[in-house]
This record gives sequence, C-alpha cells and structure tokens, in this order.
Amino acid sequence: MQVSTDTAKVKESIRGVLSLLKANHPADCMTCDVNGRCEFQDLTLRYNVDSYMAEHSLPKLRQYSHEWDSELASEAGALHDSSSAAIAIDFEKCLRCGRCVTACDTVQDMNVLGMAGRGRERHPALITEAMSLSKCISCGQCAAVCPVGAIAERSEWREVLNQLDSKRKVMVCVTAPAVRVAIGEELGTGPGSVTTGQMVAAQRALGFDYVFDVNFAADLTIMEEGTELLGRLRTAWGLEPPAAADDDSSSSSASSAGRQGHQDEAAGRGHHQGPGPLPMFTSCCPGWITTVEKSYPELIPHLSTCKSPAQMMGAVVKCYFAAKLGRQAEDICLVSIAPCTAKKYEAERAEMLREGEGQDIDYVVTTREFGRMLRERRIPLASLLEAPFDHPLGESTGAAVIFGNTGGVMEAALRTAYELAVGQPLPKLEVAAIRGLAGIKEAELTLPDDAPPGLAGRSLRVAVASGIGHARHLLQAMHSGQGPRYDFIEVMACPGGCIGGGGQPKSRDPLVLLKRMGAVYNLDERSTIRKSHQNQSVLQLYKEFLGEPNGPLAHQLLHTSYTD
Ligand code: HC1
Ligand code: SF4
Repeated sequence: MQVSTDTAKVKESIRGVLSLLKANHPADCMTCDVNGRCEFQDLTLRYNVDSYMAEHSLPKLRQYSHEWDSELASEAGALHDSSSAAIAIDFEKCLRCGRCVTACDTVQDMNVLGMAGRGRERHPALITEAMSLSKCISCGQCAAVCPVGAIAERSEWREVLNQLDSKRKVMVCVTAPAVRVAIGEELGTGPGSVTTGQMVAAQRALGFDYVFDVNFAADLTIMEEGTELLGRLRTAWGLEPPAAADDDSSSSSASSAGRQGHQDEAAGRGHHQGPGPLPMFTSCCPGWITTVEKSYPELIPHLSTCKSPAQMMGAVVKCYFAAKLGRQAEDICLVSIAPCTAKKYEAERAEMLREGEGQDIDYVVTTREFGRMLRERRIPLASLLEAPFDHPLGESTGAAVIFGNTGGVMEAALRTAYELAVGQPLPKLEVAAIRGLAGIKEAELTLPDDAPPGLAGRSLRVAVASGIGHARHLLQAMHSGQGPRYDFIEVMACPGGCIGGGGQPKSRDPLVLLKRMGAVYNLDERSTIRKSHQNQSVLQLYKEFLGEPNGPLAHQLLHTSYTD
C-alpha cells in the first residue's frame, strides 16, 4: 500500500482541523510563555490557517468549537490549576493530544492525569480535584511534552528579571549540571551542544553579580553522601567507625565566615544521628523524594539525609558566602537555573528552611525559562565570548557534571567512596555498567585483597533507576525478593536523569537524550580533575568553615529530614 501524506487534499484536511482548534484557542499568544516555542503556533503558520479561517465561515467554526469546549469545561472540572508549587495547568489551551497523560501515566506510572470523557469529548483531566491534593511529584514530564502552554512550569522568570532590574539585592546565580548541555539547544544551537562559557557570559549579561556553579555543590554532596554511605556500610558490616579526622581548622579564618556561631548552634541542636540502614537511596532528586514520601514512606530511613546539591549550594551561599561578603542572607537573591520543575517545589519545602530564615534559594527557573529570559533581553548566547565561573563556589570536577546523567551520581560517589575506603583509585573511573539510557542498571564492585582490614574482598552492589515507572519496577523486584540485595541505589525521577528533566527544551528528536548524555560525559573526560574529593575549593570550604564531612555543622547546613 502506498500512503501519501503530503497531497493537496491532505493539506486541506489538516488546515481544516487546525482551524477548528484555533477557532477556540485563547488568543493570548503575545503573552503566552511558550510564544515562539509552540508546536501549534508553528503548524498554524506552516499551514496558513488564518487564510483558511478567512475563506471559511469563522462564526460557524467558532460555534462548533464552542460546543466542544463548553462540554469540556463542564466535564473536566477545573480548567485552571495553580495549586502546585511547580506545575501550572491551563486546559483552555489544551489541544487534547493526550501526550501529557501518556507521560504521567505510562512513562512515570503516576496516574495524576488521565483521559476523561468519550469519543470526541475525550480530553486530559486531573484525576483529583487539584494538583495539590494529588500524588503529583512535580517531575514536569507532562509539561515537557505539551505542544502548547496548557501544562507548564510555574513561571518565575519575569520576577527574576524584575529583581535583576531593581538592583536591590546582591544577585547570585547557580546552574545545574544538565543546563549547560541544553541551553544552547533551547536557543537553536542543536542538541548536545555545550555552551558552558557562553552560558556564564549570558548570566553576567543579564546582570548577575556572582555566577557560581551547582557542580561545586555536587562535589560537596559526594563528600557528604560518600561519607554517609561508608558509615552505613561499616555499621552493616560490623566494623568500627574510622577514627575521626583531626579538626585543625577551628582556629583558621572561620570566624570571619561566621562559622563559630553556626557550629555552636549545630552542636546545641544535636542534629547528627547514627548511620541509617542499607540500601541507601540517593536524595538529590526532589521528584524521587516526593515519590518516597507519598507512596513508599517505609523507605524514608533508607534515603540519604543529604540535601540535594542545589540546596547545599543555597545553604553555602546564604551562610558562608554572605558572611564572606559581610552581608546578611536576606541581602542576597539566589537564583537557581535547573533542568527540573520539581526544584521549584524543593526550594519551598519547610525542611529546607533554616530557623528564622527565608528560602535559601529564592527563585528556580528552568532551562526553558532561562532561554526565555535571554530571548527577552536579546542576549545572543551563541555569539558571546566564553566567561569563567566566579570562585571559590564555581570550581568543580568531572565527577560533578555527570550528576546530570542517570547513573552519574552513583559513578561520582563510587569514584570517591572507593578511593577513600580502599586507599587507591577505582581501577577504571568510567563505570560502564551504569552508563546509558536503560531504565534500570546495576553493577557490583569487589574491594581488592589489599584493602584495609574488614574491607578486603567485600562486594558492593549498586543499582540505578531513572523514570519513576522504572523505579517502581526495581522496588517491586526488591520487595518480592527477586534479584540481589543492593547496598546503594540511585533514583532520578526523569527518564535519562536530569538531562531529561521536565524543564529541559521540548524536543521531538528521538536521539536528543543520547546527544545530551554524550555531551555530559565529554565534559567529564575533558576535565583535568575527575574526582570530587580532589576539588580544592570544596576541601578549603571544609577547612575554613564546615569542619569535617558529616560533622555537626555539615549536618546542620547540608542535611535534611523527610515527611510522610
Ligand atoms: Fe539535577 Fe542535581 S543532577 S538533581 O537533575 O543532583 O535539577 O542537572 O542540579 O540538586 O548537581 C537538577 C541536574 C541538579 C541537584 C546536581
Ligand atoms: Fe504527572 Fe509528573 Fe506531570 Fe505531576 S508533574 S502530573 S507526576 S507527569
């Protein structure tokens, strides 16, 4: 059979369908957040739909579409929902393609969105009365596939531009690992293009006073999470905790950075508790944290107590860096640029607030919103000269950037934990078994015979899952006793990890995730330092301010708790 998809008759038919959709689509393109990045807008231009509508009776088209939509309005319940900290719904713009439902239901296995109605009335709808009453984990996978602006991240980019314009505060920007391999794509340089230096230059051009890197805090996370993992392993293996490192830094320049006050408070609160159980789960991904809290509360003790790198960065900027500037936390406006919609929710969580203080991260804008800000301000990313991050909170290693890929947090943690425990580097820094886009991956590491007493010959079993649907499968297999017992498990809510985050550029390219993933691994390969424990600025931060990994001040500022 030969099927022709591009004949005059087919085109006319497409124009008719698009006209019906457009006849009742809100006419707010000029102010819509996806203006210029809208599949529907592109199609209406490509098929010259306005002329079709002029040739045919517009009132008739409108009447037909109105019938359609009043049915939708009465059946779908709320057409608008702004009850979520991360996701905004405006079903008036919905074209009923159903991609959001597939993302939520089939890919993420969340069932927050479903199809309601039958036949031509069939349309996406919330299963509960409001997002805030649902089990939504704010992953944004629905928003990432929406062809229009019917489901989108809660927009914050205008407020950030207002803050930049007002010049009332010291403006600090931090950027997540996966943004540097995607912001170019959002602005037309193609999937997998790396624009780190231009991205920093663009952030300076926007008016930020300091440009730091979440990658710095990813290295810091590895110091904290690696230490936590080793503590849990030693307890499970019946070994004594390692001798505490001498803290010779208390007489250094710490007081100038406000360390003493923070330390006294930390000691007073007795925050530090004993090691938790195995397997330990990573805690970087707020979508995964919400999944555990809402659906698997029995796993809460298994979550690492580490805050995400973004939130660690928030605490370091608002406590350590503010003190270095001689300013208060509230004098600083900290903007986090992330591939993730759930980070908006994470920044507002009560668990992330320090006593008597506001949010550590004031605004979270997605990669798409960042692109919008640059378009709005006419900043030509691709033609800017590369600029470096500010120091010391801009230094990072190859281990940090791979956080953006599924398996990256695990690989970075293994590079450090293995070396710190065994006293020699991993035989091969690239842990191939946990690379790639498979939804579930696993690896086993055997510690060498010349490892310290109690460790020699022991095995470490790790697993990695990305996408909540895959994570559920892994948990089911573990629950049913199938497969091995793991010691450490990384879960990222989005397929592919942060490179596939809900706030990343929308793409119909089936290879896009592979291209972004390759770009991230390339950045690691090209790094001169590829292990977090060799980040000199992180080591200096411990010496000057934090004390030792997992120590009282580190616990107070860099760790958190969870709520069921
Ligand atoms: Fe992620 Fe992470 S890797 S969670 O996706 O651990 O957002 O990129 O910033 O925090 O580092 C996101 C990315 C990011 C954190 C780090
Ligand atoms: Fe479903 Fe994630 Fe969208 Fe929430 S944010 S509705 S969980 S796809």
